[in-house]
Amino acid sequence: MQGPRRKVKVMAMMTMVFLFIVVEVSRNAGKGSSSKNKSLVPLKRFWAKDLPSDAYWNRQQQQINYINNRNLEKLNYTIDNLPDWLNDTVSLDSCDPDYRVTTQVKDYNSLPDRFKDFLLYMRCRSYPIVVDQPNICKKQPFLFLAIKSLVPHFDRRQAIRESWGKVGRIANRSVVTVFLLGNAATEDHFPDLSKMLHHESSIHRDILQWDYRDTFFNLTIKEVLFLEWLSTRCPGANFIFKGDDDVFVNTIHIIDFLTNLSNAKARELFVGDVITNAGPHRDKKVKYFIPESMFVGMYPAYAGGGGYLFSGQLAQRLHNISKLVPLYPIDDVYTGMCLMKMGLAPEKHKGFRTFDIEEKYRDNACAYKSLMLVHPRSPQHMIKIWAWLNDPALNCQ
Ligand SMILES: *[C@@H]1O[C@H](CO)[C@@H](O)[C@H](O)[C@H]1NC(C)=O
Ligand SMILES: *[C@@H]1O[C@H](CO)[C@@H](O)[C@H](O)[C@H]1NC(C)=O
Ligand SMILES: *[C@@H]1O[C@H](CO)[C@@H](O)[C@H](O)[C@H]1NC(C)=O
Ligand SMILES: *[C@@H]1O[C@H](CO)[C@@H](O)[C@H](O)[C@H]1NC(C)=O
Ligand SMILES: *[C@@H]1O[C@H](CO)[C@@H](O)[C@H](O)[C@H]1NC(C)=O
Ligand SMILES: *[C@@H]1O[C@H](CO)[C@@H](O)[C@H](O)[C@H]1NC(C)=O
Ligand SMILES: CC(=O)N[C@H]1CO[C@H](CO)[C@@H](O)[C@@H]1O
Repeated sequence: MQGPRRKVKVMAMMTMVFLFIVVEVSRNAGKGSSSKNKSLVPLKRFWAKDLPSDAYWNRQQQQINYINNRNLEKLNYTIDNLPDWLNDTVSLDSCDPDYRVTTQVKDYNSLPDRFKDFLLYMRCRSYPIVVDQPNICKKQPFLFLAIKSLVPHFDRRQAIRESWGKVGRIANRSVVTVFLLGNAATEDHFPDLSKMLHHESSIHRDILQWDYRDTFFNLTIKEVLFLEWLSTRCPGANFIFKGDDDVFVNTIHIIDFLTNLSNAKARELFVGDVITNAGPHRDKKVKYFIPESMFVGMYPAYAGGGGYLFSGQLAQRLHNISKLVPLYPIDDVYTGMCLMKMGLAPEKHKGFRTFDIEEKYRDNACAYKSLMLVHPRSPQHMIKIWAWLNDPALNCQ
């Protein structure tokens, strides 16, 4: 019985020694120091796993990941000897048109103009602010409403001011509202509305406007510019609602919901009408079409851009992480990508009805009482529903 037992003992020791070596080796490799044991990094496998993607957005994300994770050293690159596909990243925030995309995106020349425009300026995230409200958050608001609008939508903005976006106190909580605008460029055949906008802004002081073309694919610009603005002008807001100007928001119910939250829950709050298991549309006729040369893969869970609600603390983190996620032409998907990069996912709340409620309930005041958001609603409807909800005689038992 001695023999076999000793054999087992020896084998056990050999296994331990082997494990020790493996652990030591991987520890050394993990240190990633530039001069030692470079050959221990499995370059081949690393490359095979992470070959640069053919899709432009995916490749941009890979580049940012490499640079950010300081994996350059492991790959035996320094900033001076980068291969072409990594070197692109060196000028991450550049606002000159990036003509390299014309060759780097396989089918660039056959893409619709909106893709060409997007790709040329995909690296640009800083546009000048032309109308600002630097003091709007002097007293930190409980709820900050940021509404994506377009210059010509005067009536929608006014209806929101007179209803659910009323500034001041709602349900005994302070509310501040702003409208997010780009420009209405003559190149996009807008009439010149600048004087009217100026007038509106001087009366209400709730317009934020940046100088970029306000197109569907530039809504992501609106998102990153807003997060940047918020982090400097309104870092103390407790909660932020961001949504479209054609939704009805039950601000009273939202405040009730927010007041009920535990502190832990409030800190990481991100709720809306969450869409999961979606991916890019490949049908050219759809508004949301994305070519394969641009993006491959599934979308992360994301909250529909009609409107979602999140905490001020999360807004700061989103602002930080957004710098590490290349712009994507669909703004709500982009925000989902940023959340995923932080290891978070938006939470679905059934009160966010971006696909509306059943038609038979649309004129029923009580149907709105426990909803957070309904889409779409006209300016007249917003005012009507708001009056219903604020009627002391409303009885929904
Ligand atoms: C790392 O790069 C240097 C200079 O480019 C080269 O001399 C060296 O052999 C490389 N080392 C490895 C392990 O590939
Ligand atoms: C990287 O890009 C910069 C500017 O785009 C260029 O000057 C430089 O030569 C490139 N480096 C390499 C190694 O290609
Ligand atoms: C309103 O809120 C303030 C503090 O935010 C509180 O002191 C006050 O009691 C509240 N009033 C009512 C009627 O709840
Ligand atoms: C976004 O705005 C910039 C700046 O106005 C413009 O150059 C670009 O063409 C716009 N992109 C799209 C897709 O409209
Ligand atoms: C908030 O809490 C109160 C009391 O527990 C409850 O009656 C109400 O339904 C809650 N409101 C929301 C929006 O969750
Ligand atoms: C965001 O980044 C800035 C600068 O790097 C840092 O000071 C701040 O703490 C970060 N905020 C959050 C919420 O991570
Ligand atoms: C293979 C190799 O180069 N191994 C070296 C790894 O680094 C340690 C010290 O950090 C050396 O002792 C090894 O010889």
